[in-house]
Order: sequence, then C-alpha cells, then structure tokens
Amino acid sequence: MVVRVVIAALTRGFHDTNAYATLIARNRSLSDVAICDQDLDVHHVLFHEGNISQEHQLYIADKTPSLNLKFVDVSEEFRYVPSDQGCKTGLCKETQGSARFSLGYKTMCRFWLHRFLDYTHDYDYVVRVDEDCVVKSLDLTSIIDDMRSSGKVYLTPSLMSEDSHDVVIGLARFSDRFAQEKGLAHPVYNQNPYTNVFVMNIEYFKCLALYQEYCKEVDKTGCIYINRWGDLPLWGVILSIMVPRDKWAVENRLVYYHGSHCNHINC
Ligand SMILES: Nc1nc2c(ncn2[C@@H]2O[C@H](COP(=O)(O)OP(=O)(O)OP(=O)(O)O)[C@@H](O)[C@H]2O)c(=O)[nH]1
Ligand SMILES: [Mg+2]
Repeated sequence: MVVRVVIAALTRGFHDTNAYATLIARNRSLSDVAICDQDLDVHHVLFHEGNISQEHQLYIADKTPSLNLKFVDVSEEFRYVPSDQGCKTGLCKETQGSARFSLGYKTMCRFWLHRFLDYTHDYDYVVRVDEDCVVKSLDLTSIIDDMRSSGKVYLTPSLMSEDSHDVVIGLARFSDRFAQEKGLAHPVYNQNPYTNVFVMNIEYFKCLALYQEYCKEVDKTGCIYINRWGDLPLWGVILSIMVPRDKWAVENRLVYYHGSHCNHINC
C-alpha cells in the first residue's frame, strides 16, 4: 500500500521576494534530502493566508522544482472570529508577554492545534516543517515504516519544558478540569513537544473524539487569541492526557536547524 505523506508549513507572504530567503532555504533543505521511495507518495504543501501572489509563488517554486510545491490558501482561518469567553470568565487574560504576538501568530497556533486537519484529508501522514527550519536529515522511509510497525501516531524531535508563565494563564486550570471531567490522566505541563517539526498519523487524530472535544473547548475559551496559548503547550496536554505513552515518541532522526530559536535539533 502506498502511504500518502504531506510535508507542510504555514508560511507568510512578503512584498519583497528577498524576504522569502528563509522559506527557500527550508525548501532547498527538503529537496536535498529527497525521499525516493515507491511506497511513499510525498507531496509538499505551503499553506498561506492569501497574500503570496501567483508571481511570488512561481518565484518560490522555481527555486526547488523537484518538490513540485503546492500553495494552499487558508485565508479563511485568518478571518476566524475568536470567542472572548476566557476573558469574560476570568480564565485567561492578555499580558505584556502575549500582547507581543500578532493575530497571525495566534492564528498559526490554532491552525497547528487542529485546523490543519481540514486541509490534509488526502494524506495518511502530515510532516510539519516550519518556514524557519532547515532540515539536515529526514529519513521518512524508515521513520514511517517504524511508526506503522510500532503503532506510533505522533513523533516530536524534542521535548520542551513549560512555555512562559504569562502565555499559559488558565491553561492548567482549564485542562485539569477537562481531564478530570473525562476521567483522564492528570495533564503534564513540562514535557511539551517542540512543534515546529512533527510527524503525525492523521487518521488517528481525526478519529480521536477526545481530541476534537478538547480543541472545541479550547476554541470556546478564546484563550489562544486572548493570552496566546500556544500549540506547544496544548499538544503537551493532548499527548499527556489522551494519547497512550507507547503511541508517541521523541524521534532523534528528525534533524534540523530551527531559525527563530537559533538551535540545532538532534544534530
Ligand atoms: N501565514 C502566517 N504564518 C505565520 C505567522 N506567524 C508565524 N507564522 C508561521 O508559523 C510558523 C512558526 O512561526 P515562528 O515565528 O517560527 O514561531 P516559533 O518557532 O514559535 O518562534 P518564536 O515566536 O520565536 O517562539 C512559521 O512557519 C511561520 O512562517 C503569520 O502571522 N502568518
Ligand atoms: Mg520557529
């Protein structure tokens, strides 16, 4: 059976083509680790908010023709009107720390919490590789083979401790209550997957009712937009309360450089 894989980023549009240098470096790194496997049907998708013109798309795609890049407009996600419930109920609030993050960044957090699943129906696995990540090694053949044989559904390159205190206000209260109401394990808040790169079995999460419910409840609070609850701590909660420990793992074969934090991962 051929496994359908999408390697994707949500990325930004710019006025000046020079500003795409980071994205192009990412794309080149992916083309350098070309995956040649007849059992894997790998596609490369760039999600964007409708502000990368056709001309700019061609400019970017021309640099790495072998990737056959597809651009997918997800501007609808950027028109989402968030709830203000979290603020009204006092669950979370804007802080100096959270105010530094743009609406676009917060939309990105919600996109990679759950919205991406609406745009990846055609695939079995999603591999997120952010715009600012330069891949050094990505042996998807053996990684996905191992995931299939071991039943793993989520791989992270690394675990991180807690996010800044002032961007997770109310998250523990909210998640503790959710876990308790559902009879789940107590959430772990200091082992969060580094989400700028991950490999996920899409079907598993699409069928995981608790995950859908948790994301819906998070959206009802509006706290991603109010306090910038990030996809990193949210995925930390999800993995710890509803994904059995033997179904996810830290994968040191995901080797890359992460530009926005200037760190080499698994190098
Ligand atoms: N379309 C769009 N994409 C965004 C926006 N903000 C961030 N992204 C994308 O989301 C991904 C993560 O953004 P980064 O700025 O690297 O965020 P981060 O790695 O959490 O880094 P720090 O903010 O430095 O902690 C990248 O692929 C960005 O291009 C935005 O406003 N619009
Ligand atoms: Mg980054």
